[in-house]
Amino acid sequence: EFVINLLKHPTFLDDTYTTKFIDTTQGLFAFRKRRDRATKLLVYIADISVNGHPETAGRPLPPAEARNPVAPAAKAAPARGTRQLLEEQGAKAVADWMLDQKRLLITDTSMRDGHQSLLATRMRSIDMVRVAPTYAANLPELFSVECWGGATFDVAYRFLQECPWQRLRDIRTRMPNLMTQMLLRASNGVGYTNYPDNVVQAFVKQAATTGIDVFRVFDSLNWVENMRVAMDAVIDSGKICEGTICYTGDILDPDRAKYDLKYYLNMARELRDAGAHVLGLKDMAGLLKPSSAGVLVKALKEEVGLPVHFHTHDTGGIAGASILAAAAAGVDAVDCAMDALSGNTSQPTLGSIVEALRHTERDTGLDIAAIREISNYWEAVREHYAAFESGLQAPASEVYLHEMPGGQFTNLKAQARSLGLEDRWHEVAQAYADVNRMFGDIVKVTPSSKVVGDMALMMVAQNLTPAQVEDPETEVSFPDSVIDMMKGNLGQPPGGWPEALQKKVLKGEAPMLTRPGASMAPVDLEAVRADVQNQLEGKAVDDEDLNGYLMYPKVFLDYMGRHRLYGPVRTLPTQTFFYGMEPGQEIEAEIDPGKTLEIRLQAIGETDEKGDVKVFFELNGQPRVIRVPNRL
Ligand code: BTN
Ligand code: 3PY
Ligand code: ZN
Repeated sequence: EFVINLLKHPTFLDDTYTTKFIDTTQGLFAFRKRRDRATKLLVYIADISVNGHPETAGRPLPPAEARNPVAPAAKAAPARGTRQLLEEQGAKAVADWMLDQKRLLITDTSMRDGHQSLLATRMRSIDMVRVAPTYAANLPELFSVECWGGATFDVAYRFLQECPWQRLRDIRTRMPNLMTQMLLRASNGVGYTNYPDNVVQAFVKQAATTGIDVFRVFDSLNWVENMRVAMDAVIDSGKICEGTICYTGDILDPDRAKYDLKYYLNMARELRDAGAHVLGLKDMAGLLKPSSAGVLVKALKEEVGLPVHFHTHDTGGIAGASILAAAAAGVDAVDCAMDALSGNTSQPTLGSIVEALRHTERDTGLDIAAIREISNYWEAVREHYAAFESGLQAPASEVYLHEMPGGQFTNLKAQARSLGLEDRWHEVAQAYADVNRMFGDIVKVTPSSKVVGDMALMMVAQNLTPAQVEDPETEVSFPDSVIDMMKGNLGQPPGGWPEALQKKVLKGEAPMLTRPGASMAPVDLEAVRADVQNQLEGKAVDDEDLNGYLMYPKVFLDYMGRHRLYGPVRTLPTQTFFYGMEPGQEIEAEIDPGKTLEIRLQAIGETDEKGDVKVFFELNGQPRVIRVPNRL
């Protein structure tokens, strides 16, 4: 009788069951759902307080004096911004407006590329959502805020136990006057592989619905043919399509003739003809030198007539100069990161670009005091992510050797560390350059950059020379990602793959030369939804969840499984999420608008004979005891 009642209990039916449910729930039959989410959070906090968070174990701790980040006050109600222009007049009108501006338009990348490139993409939504109203109120002249896409999508589900769609919705509603911007890997969506066309289309549609205004669309081999499905989907959604060139090589170097000025102008024309509203110039590694930037921007502007939006990284230390050169050559918009999240592998320093252009023709019109305040906020936020700092001490001209994207650099370094190759980092950098040459000198950006990185790590780990890799007689077991790319599954690079190497990798199998999506059957979206619903024991799967699953099936299901146990952990302060609580500490968590839990950790008990620990809390003044296993 008890078991039957238990299984019929709403907690089981509405998918809010926790393993500690029976242990921790007083008055089982008077159970309410609201209380259950609180219990889940207590289970999470208890577990992390006892066992630590797996991601921060052994990593540097935040400084003892780390401040609780407080968002600067809004100075006024949000003034009209680019978002109103888009909503009222459409994407083409925004592009025309950009061309009419004398000032240099600025995109703030702090909430996407800034932390992707400096903090392994680990910034949590709460730290972004809190400051979004300040952006809206105090910096209404921003062109856009890049806050979504790239690696943030899967990291949210995978490592932060957060729904990326909810992040977007929360930022969107708090910045009603500013355009949100995302990075989209064209047919690779926000993943590492080519998706069927209808999956890409569904994803773009959902991103537009949930709140993206500007889509920066690129292809990891600069193959425009493979960008059309995504670009068309953006254009159909009524949002801004920033068709994007990925920059590599050096247009002024006669030895890198493959990527010369003509190559980029040709690609720019293709993107214009494909319907781009804005031309993106994405220098993901920070290779576009100041002198080349001036030449390229001027030529692109003259050739295609679209507004040009320049993105770069400061890995080599002179990207600020490239931005100023691009500004002098007439670039319409540039990307910067707020000071505290800028420099090195991230974007150039927003406040310093604003200062550099003040009292010139390209004066940005942004309020430098507001920038300083917001940067101070990010400074306080960043302290809590000490575990994810790369330890990179200085910019380095070595970037012109390896050409690694800023978003990959620290990641690859961490991968090298985990393989015991950290002290051979400069060999990895050299191998990365060697692999690029062997692959025929390709654009290296997600996902092609990951393939080059996989191959480089393998060569260093196995002490393989380029000569051995290229020698048809030497047996090499290539990484799966290399085989996949040489098969044509990421599309075609300019001029195709080097034939001899491709033959060796594919062992005679014929490569595909056509667009991968053209030969992929459409996914039956409703059948997938029904299947996922089934796997989640009847839980309703909405369009956002469905699109999350389509990008990352296993990552999404794992996320849902943990969500069932731990509840809305996104509402916990970052310090609590990564380190748990200390006895005597008190925190708040707003689990619904206006519904705030006050959580005080009273004491942590001894480990009992079963290996469990009792953690004593006060939840909104009421005592609660949670038992968790001691796994240390
Ligand atoms: C992960 O993906 O492993 C990190 C997310 C949280 C893991 C939870 S935290 C409480 C419990 N303790 C662990 O070691 N893992 C889970
Ligand atoms: C991404 O695709 O995540 C990138 O940042 C590429 O530069
Ligand atoms: Zn970037």
